Amino acid sequence: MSFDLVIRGGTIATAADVFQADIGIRDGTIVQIGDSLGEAAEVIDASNRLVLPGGIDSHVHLAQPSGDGIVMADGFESGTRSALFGGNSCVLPFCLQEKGQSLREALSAYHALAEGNCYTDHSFHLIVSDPTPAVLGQELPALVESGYTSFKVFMTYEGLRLNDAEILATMDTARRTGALVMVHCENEDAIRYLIGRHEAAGEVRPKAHAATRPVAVEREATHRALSLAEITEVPIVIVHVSNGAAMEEIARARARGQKVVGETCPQYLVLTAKDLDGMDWEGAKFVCSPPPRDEAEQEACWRGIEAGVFDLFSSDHCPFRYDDPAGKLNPKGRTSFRHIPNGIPGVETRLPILFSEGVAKGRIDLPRFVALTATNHARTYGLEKKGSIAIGKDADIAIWDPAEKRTIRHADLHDGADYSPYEGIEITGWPKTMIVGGKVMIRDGELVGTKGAGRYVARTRSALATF
Ligand code: DUC
Ligand code: ZN
Ligand code: ZN
Repeated sequence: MSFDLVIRGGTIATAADVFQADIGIRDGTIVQIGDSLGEAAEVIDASNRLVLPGGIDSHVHLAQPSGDGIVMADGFESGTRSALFGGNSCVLPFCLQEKGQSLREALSAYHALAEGNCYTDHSFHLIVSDPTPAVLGQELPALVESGYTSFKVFMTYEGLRLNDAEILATMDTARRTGALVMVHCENEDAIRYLIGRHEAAGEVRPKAHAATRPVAVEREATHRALSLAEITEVPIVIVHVSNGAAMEEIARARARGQKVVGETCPQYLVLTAKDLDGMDWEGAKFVCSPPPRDEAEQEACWRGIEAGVFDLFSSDHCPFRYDDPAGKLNPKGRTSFRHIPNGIPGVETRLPILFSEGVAKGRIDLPRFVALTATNHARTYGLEKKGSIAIGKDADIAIWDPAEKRTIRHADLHDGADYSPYEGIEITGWPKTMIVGGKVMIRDGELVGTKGAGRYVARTRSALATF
């Protein structure tokens, strides 16, 4: 048997095992795993390297309209290039339905932006902001059928939040169609009350952002989202969980027998609200929701990662430039934290941070790393041919140097923002060679693939929605 590409002599990790073998690839697919595989057009020597499934980042925002003259720092080209350099072969950005817009209209705009511009494979979640009878009755069911099998609802943000009746109706559509609902859990009315109190006291700087979105705001909404999902009998994903109390809500729902997946992100493991101390307006660089908490909540999130309450580790890459009138310091953003766009970049640093803080420091093993960063994303979101190294899977592979030492510097990253919230963090382990669909895209740190090589992937239903 001859191959297009053989990866020779590496240590392969899947969500189940770690073993030595060669991988044979033909026509973009893994076709053989074994010893001393034969003839190949190209051979990559992976000795002293880890050979892992390409990362799947199932929570990123690219080119998302953000209102009021705000422009996201990454479109599909820079966002997927950055994702690729960070060890990812597939990303799932959100397609935002604006009020009054049909989902199909929103989708064709996103597809037009993505087409021909991506370095990684990609698929879209839908954000439902206007759940009209037509959207819930006709559009969504047809879109689920054609491969858009997950949608996100927000419990916060003017213009985005759904009330409980709307969430119930949207969840009911998920129940009828076998889709998966992702929920942003923060109580908007409680946030507005706290914003009013802080602004009245003259506290308008970024530091006040976290104080207006305390743990109770997230915990209450998490409990409510889980209750609404229990009532409608749908599986859900609680995204970007920042603390132990919200995590315990998930653990309790699971103990009751609910199908719920918890997601956490790097900002809740390595950042805290204290990072804004003394930063004045530069604290805008850390404004995201839910906000990073304190060391005790970081530890709680680590426990959730170790114990399996969290199945997904995503970046929530939501990049805005800092020093830019279309970014964090937009004219209104300079008057109050309330107008600073929420979100931070991180698609390129997600995997190195978890590898370094988790695997290299002995908190999690390699199979758990692979599960949290690739396999569980594929299973949760219906990416049937992705997320593992196995015969028949897409040849989406990241070859890591587990010993490489680096300090995160934004100057070395490839996104469109002008800073990294993780600047200065010391890392052990970095992805060096990236293969997407059998094509070598990065070889030993050098970009060799072209944009447009990344393809759109229609998804099947979530494993949670089908068993
Ligand atoms: N929610 C996200 O998922 N990303 C960034 C901002 C937000 O509120
Ligand atoms: Zn969110
Ligand atoms: Zn997000």
